[in-house]
Amino acid sequence: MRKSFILTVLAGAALLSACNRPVPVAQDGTDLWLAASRPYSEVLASVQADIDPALPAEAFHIYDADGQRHVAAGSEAGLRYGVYALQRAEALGQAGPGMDLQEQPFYDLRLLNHWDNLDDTVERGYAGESMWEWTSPAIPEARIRQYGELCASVGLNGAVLNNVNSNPLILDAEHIARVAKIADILREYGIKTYLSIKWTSPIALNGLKSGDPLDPKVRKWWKDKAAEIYAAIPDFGGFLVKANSEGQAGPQDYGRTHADGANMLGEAVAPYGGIVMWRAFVYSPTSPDRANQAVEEFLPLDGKFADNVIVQIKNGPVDFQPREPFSPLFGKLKDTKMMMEFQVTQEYLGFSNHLAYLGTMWEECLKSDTYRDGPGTPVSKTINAIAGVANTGRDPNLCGYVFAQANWYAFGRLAWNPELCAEQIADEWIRQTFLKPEGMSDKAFTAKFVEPVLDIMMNSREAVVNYEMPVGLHHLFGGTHYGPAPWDRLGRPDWTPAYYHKADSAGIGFDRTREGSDNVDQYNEPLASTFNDLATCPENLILWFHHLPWDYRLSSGRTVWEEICLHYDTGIYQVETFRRTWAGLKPYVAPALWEEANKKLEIQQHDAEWWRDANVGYFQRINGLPLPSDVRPLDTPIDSLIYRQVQSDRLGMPIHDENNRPVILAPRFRRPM
Ligand code: GCV
Repeated sequence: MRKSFILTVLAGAALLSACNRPVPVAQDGTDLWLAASRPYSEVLASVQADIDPALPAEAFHIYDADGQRHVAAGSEAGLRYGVYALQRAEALGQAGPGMDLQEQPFYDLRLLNHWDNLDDTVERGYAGESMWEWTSPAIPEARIRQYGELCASVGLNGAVLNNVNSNPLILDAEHIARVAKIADILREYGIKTYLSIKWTSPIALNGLKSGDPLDPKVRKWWKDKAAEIYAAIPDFGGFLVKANSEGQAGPQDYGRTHADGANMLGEAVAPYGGIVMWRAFVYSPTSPDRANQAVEEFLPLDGKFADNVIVQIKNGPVDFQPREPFSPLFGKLKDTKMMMEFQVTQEYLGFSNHLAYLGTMWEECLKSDTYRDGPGTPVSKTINAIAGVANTGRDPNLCGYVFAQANWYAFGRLAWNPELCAEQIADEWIRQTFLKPEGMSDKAFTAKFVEPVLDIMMNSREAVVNYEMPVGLHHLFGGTHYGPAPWDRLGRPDWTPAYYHKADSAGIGFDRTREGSDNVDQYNEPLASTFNDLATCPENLILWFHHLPWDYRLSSGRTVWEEICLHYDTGIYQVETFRRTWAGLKPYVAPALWEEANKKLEIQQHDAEWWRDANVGYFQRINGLPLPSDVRPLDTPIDSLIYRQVQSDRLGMPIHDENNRPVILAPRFRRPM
């Protein structure tokens, strides 16, 4: 009797706990961060929506009055942003009675730049082929609508459809007609369409003899082309230009300046209200320091650009590295409109294989003080507009990895308000993307799922810095920009890691002090002296600005060599921790999403080990020093890694074997170290 009573109680308890066990909601990541929201049309139908001309055009005000929820806005665009803000607030549980939220965007121009080619490949794209499907007869309307909605939901209002390494054919009649169809769809979501142009288009398309921006025939060609585009797309946004950079032609080929070129295009689109975004990503192979060149070329042109020209500048002075200081141009140009260029696609942070939340990186940059107008002049306030190189493609989830979607979301949110903090944005994203399991309270979901995921995301970028290139090291990549190649020193010097790390038996690092390339003096004081002085230079940038002996002691008391080894080891440890955390989250996540991240985190760990083995092993060959006793031994001897690269597929994605380890190819020929 007693025994059967105990059994009954135990069975009851088991049943109860089974009932209380959270049941993950099936989802596959194709709804991105709109997964947890009511449809836009439903939210719109539930409010009293009014245009209030007293409000700025893109501003909105959500409030409750007369027993009704209102959304007032300065224009249709503002109304759309207001309804999306309400949709987000609902999903986040912040839309209770008495809600009162007024916002307007910080920048007027908030764009994505797509590096999509007309053959449907995507430069540095890791989510499949071009989402615009240039080579198909039909326009992929459903995908474009989904994209439009996602962009509008975070306040983005412009898209440059094609690669800055542009194909002149984008401006032929056939492509203009196709772009017009895409623009017609995007317009419904408040997104203006822009195009990247090739400087030599008049030559390629119509056989002009020159591309000289002061040549009347060239000027007329661009004016006529602008008229043709605006006839098809009346609200066309304008042009994005990569000129005199990485083999692309430009006005300098005709003895003219960037300002001459940009202003000529500016004049062509000005009658229609168009703009020109002129990139400052320029560097020649002969200069002693690539990091100096944008300031050298653009500072003398300050104040010479037309009103509708804006100079688009990458966040760092080299090229989207896992950590760079901000580009000194942001603190130097005073009479030129500037636009930030962030890279949402993870060209240097593990493609769509690594979990690397970039909100923290962008926050670091936007909040950096340039001292341009005295203390308290952060980058966010010296720029007038913002662009991000998109990470979208034809993959069903649009980004190639659920965690890569977070970077698109974060970019949009920071473009709307650069004063938001990365942690809040990540928290919002998690709650909107991952559906709360049935039978789980908000409180339990926050504690058991949201907080651990937030912890992974907030540490993820620093983990990449640690296992790829810590303490200010940079550009240690092989040609694919995925894996390590510190040994590479053949070819154009500023495309090789050896140019950047300058490691020899005595030390490592790029001397950008006053004794070296004097890059430090491109920053305003007190930053210039802070970076120049070893005692004050931030240690996470120390080898960016200083060449140091291997045995130089950092603030930890460890030598440079010991710190390098420790950081690589820590990076791996961090990814191991992410994996453990994610393993414990299985009960709360839809199997498809859990499996995806589980596999990718394993890849990330193996890649991190490869990075550590290649770099530490290579530097050890150079300095002959033993590993510090408190780091783990290397897994793979350097002899099996040196001169080798990962195998890539047709679209440039690295190949991993059945154990999720990178497939490293044997060298085709032997090269000198
Ligand atoms: C679009 C880096 C990338 C190139 C890119 C270039 C740019 O060099 O590796 O793929 O080209 O930047 O931003 O123009």
